[in-house]
Amino acid sequence: MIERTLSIIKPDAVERNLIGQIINIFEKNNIVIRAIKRVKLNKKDAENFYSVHKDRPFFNDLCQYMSSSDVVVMVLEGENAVLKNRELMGATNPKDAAKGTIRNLFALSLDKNSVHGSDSKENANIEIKFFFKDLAN
Ligand code: IDP
Ligand code: MG
Repeated sequence: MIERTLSIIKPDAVERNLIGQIINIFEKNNIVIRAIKRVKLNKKDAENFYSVHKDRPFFNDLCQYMSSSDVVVMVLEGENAVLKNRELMGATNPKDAAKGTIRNLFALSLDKNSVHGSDSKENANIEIKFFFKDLAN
């Protein structure tokens, strides 16, 4: 089924000029970049976006980091895009990420792990609406 998901290229990857290389991985895997913008989140934006993690010990550091410099937010579209994006991203901790995944290739650490991706279709809709009002599934 053709579906949409939200991807974010995090500050560590934007700062290292990896936007094109990451998008290339999506496009080579038949994912279409349906919408894209480069934005600087403020701390409140990051806290709202990551509110599901508000009780986790790393919440403050995560929101601080995600609002530290520009990110690139994208709506990805394609066959099973939610799951496919998660596969292309690799595991949260780059030490565990499968070879050839985005996090295996580019991530610096557990927190500076280069990309965010929605983890379910339900959350994809919530996250897409956060940045691109009209594009949810
Ligand atoms: P995900 O990005 O693979 O979906 P989540 O568990 O949703 O992983 O966590 C969101 C983000 O929070 C991760 O991408 C990572 O940057 C950060 N994070 C997750 N677990 C930890 C941790 O134990 N310490 C510090 N940062 C973490
Ligand atoms: Mg997650």
